[in-house]
Amino acid sequence: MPIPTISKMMTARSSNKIMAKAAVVLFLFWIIALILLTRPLSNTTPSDSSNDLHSRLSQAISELTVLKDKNQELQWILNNIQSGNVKDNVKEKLRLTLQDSLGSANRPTGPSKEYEVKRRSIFRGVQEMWYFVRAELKKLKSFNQAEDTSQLKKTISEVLATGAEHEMTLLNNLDELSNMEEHDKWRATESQALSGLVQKRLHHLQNPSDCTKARKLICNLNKSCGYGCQIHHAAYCFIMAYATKRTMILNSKKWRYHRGGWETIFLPVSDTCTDPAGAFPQDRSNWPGKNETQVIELPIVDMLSPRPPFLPLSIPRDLSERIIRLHGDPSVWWIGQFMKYLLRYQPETQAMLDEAKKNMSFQKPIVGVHVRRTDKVGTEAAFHSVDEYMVYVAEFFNKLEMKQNVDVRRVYLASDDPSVLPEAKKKYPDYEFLGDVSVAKGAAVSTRYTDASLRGILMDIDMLANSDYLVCTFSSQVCRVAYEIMQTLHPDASSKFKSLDDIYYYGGQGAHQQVAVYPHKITRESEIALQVGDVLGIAGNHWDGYSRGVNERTKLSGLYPSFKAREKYNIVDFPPYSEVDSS
Ligand SMILES: Nc1nc2c(ncn2[C@@H]2O[C@H](COP(=O)(O)OP(=O)(O)O)[C@@H](O)[C@H]2O)c(=O)[nH]1
Ligand SMILES: [Mg+2]
Repeated sequence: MPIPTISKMMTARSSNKIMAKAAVVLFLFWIIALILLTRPLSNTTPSDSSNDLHSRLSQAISELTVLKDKNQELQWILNNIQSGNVKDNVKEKLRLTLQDSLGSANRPTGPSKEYEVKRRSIFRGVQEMWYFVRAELKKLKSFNQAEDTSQLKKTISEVLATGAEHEMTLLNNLDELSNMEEHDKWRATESQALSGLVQKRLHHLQNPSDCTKARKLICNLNKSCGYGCQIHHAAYCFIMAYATKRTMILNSKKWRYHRGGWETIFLPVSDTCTDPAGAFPQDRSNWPGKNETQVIELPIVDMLSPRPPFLPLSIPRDLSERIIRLHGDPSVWWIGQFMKYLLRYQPETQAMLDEAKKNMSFQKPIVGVHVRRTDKVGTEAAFHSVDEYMVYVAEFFNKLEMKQNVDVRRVYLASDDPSVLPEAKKKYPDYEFLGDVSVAKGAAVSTRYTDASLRGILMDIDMLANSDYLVCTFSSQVCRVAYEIMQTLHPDASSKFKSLDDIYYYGGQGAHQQVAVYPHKITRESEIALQVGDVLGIAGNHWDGYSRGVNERTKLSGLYPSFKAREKYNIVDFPPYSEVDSS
């Protein structure tokens, strides 16, 4: 409520009015004081601890002291008004006092004691971690050459182990902090509402009232690549359809992963409109066509020209504030929504997956590990040993065990290399590995494009997405699809992964940029300098505190400390869907 200015109040006649107001405020203070004083006593039961009673009484007394001061101020103002002596300083005092009294009614309640205590403990934790690292590094610096290198190694191992404990505790504390004060409930509700809104728009888009007149975008599911790549192709088509307000017609006849087509595995993308034909055969064009062209055929993203602004990693302006508030990686959340609609299983597919989960006793807590080998290694990605993945699996469980008992360290292991599962089981007897060697065998390049192999990859991706944490290589589309689906199962699962190589990307995406939030002076040869506000084209994160990229201002390319930059979101105007939102 706006506070009326004092000049208006005074010129609007009435010292009488003011007196009445002041009297009301005084009366209210008196009532509040009475309530505060009597409440602790009247509510006290014999079982109340005397400590509690004492603290409530002290609180009441301190509040009463404040009221008493206010009372005196008001008395002083009243006396001045009654003596007809309303000077500027009295007016100002009255204004401040009334403002204060009115404002206190709307004052925010503030964080809870638990929240404040937790926040301070995280602050202290960060300090302690640095004190520890600094002190240990200084000790190491003063080691002289003559000293035993085995002692040096021992000290370093201790620093690594204790440092990890610091980190795990801090992260656990942050998790707890983020769930306090019902913030987790808010996230769940908001995530449901936001996703519901997008799914409703997609349903509307895909089910036009008259299919013969609907504007259509034809997507051919014939990209000659693996399953993850084809799912990404379909999702790219769907995003293009949404952005052009065209119904997507998914042509999946003779799909390389199932001759029967998309609908043998997933629900059709439309209940009412699957006919690629338009009203007139000539009213058809390749991308981009015209806005009024009824049927447009879309090429694969690699051949797309011109390239519109709404390709991933862009997000829609009308929802951007909400998505950025909810999710740690807004573009993945957005892509996940298209996955959510596309990948609705047929009942038989769902039954097959449920059965597989049951037979395997798939249960949480569980880490999903994807080890991509065969044709990928040496061509599109480097080889990574099982040990490299297991470091992060162990980290996940170590962290979890700091806050709860973990009976079994369970891992779902997916791979296209059948030797990986037996190797992991042998090397890590303390872990329980779930997985199916015959699925990995079926994923061999020679048998990959078969119905049986499709069941295997469906199962692997589903289990990976349903795990609590993902360890994989983001260079693989299989893992990226699992990560995207994972986002649809939690309000924000953006940090539930560890990629051994790339950062997240979408094939054919527009520029992925960051923006410098702290300046950086070069300290090592491989680095680039930053000024606040510099736009950086990020090429990758080395997961060692440094990212690689190009500074668009200086055109120089190199490493910069990852913490000195943040994501630059590509927020784009997508068409509005207000008619759907309000229906
Ligand atoms: N079942 C199964 N198949 C896999 C696995 N990893 C790779 N494949 C097979 O290899 C294909 C690779 O697909 P693609 O989308 O090109 O992903 P990428 O090559 O890993 O980026 C998949 O579609 C599967 O057919 C796996 O862990 N499990
Ligand atoms: Mg591939």
